[in-house]
Amino acid sequence: MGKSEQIAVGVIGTGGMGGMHAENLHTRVANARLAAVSDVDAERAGKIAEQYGSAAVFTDGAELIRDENVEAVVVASPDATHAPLVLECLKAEKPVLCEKPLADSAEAALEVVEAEAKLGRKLVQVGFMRRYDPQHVAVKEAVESGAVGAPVVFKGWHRNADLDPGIDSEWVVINATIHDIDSARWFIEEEIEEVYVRGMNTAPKFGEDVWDVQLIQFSTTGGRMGSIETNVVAGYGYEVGVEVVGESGVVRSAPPAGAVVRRDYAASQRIENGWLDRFHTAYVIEIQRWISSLQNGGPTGPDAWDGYASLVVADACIASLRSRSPQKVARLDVPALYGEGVEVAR
Ligand code: ISE
Repeated sequence: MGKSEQIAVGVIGTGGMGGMHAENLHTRVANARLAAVSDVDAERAGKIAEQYGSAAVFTDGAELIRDENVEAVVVASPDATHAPLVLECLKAEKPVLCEKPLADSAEAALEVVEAEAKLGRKLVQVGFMRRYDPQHVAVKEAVESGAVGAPVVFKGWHRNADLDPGIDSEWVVINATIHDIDSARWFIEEEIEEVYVRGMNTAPKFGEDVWDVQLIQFSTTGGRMGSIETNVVAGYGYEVGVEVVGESGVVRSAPPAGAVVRRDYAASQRIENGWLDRFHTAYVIEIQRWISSLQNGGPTGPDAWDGYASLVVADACIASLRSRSPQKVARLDVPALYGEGVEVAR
């Protein structure tokens, strides 16, 4: 793809995430245009197409991928459709930015990794947008500067204000905690080796055996430790943060920039209501960098291996929450295409 041309992007799925990506492509991203959208709900797709340019409308994602006018694809449809659509992109040899999780199981993600490794070049990027979030990047840079020595403990917290009923404990791991698993791998730069998940039900609306609050303790291949708290009904707002305890200090993410209001003998700061709000900047940077990378040889962000490795850890978490015991994470052989697996610099 030449450097000055506008890359024609097709977006599959026009719900909250797909709509946001379509809007960013149309209004905020240089050197790209929204060429096509697809959704099983043709009316919804039509509205997004009309709102953000004059994109072609499809109801079948695979057809959009095969369309000769589409050069690159964003997959933002339901989780179970991710892997099959990414495999179609590999077949058509088109770059794809796939929302997390890469698949709805590690087994399905492995098929993607194997297909890409067979092709011999990277075409897949996974939407772990926190790696582009200024607050997360600042922590990463501080850790990498060596300011606090080597990382010893990782702590992550991930709280949704509320979610609708219809989820189960496994979904919390695969759809929500998957982000924190990726963060842990990215910050510690080691693979997670063992996990132990504890949980509680605090909201009967999900069903009494559903753990809406989960606490994961883990250790890594180099003997480092960590914890991840995921709470899908925190009530007070949407909050994600990380802390890396190093050998000689601690780095903690700052709250996103916002004014501190002092009144009535109290100081307060707004808290975001959801991920589209909290990670607005990260999503714009993510897709802009993705487009630029396509003009310069290929994607450089979190890859199919990161998508797969995070799901292997998620599998161990699910085994742990079911067995209520610590579980080892399967050891993996990294195909040569993915270097050492856990990427050091992006
Ligand atoms: C949602 O699907 C996301 O991807 C958000 O980033 C995450 O914070 C939320 O918990 C998930 O449900």
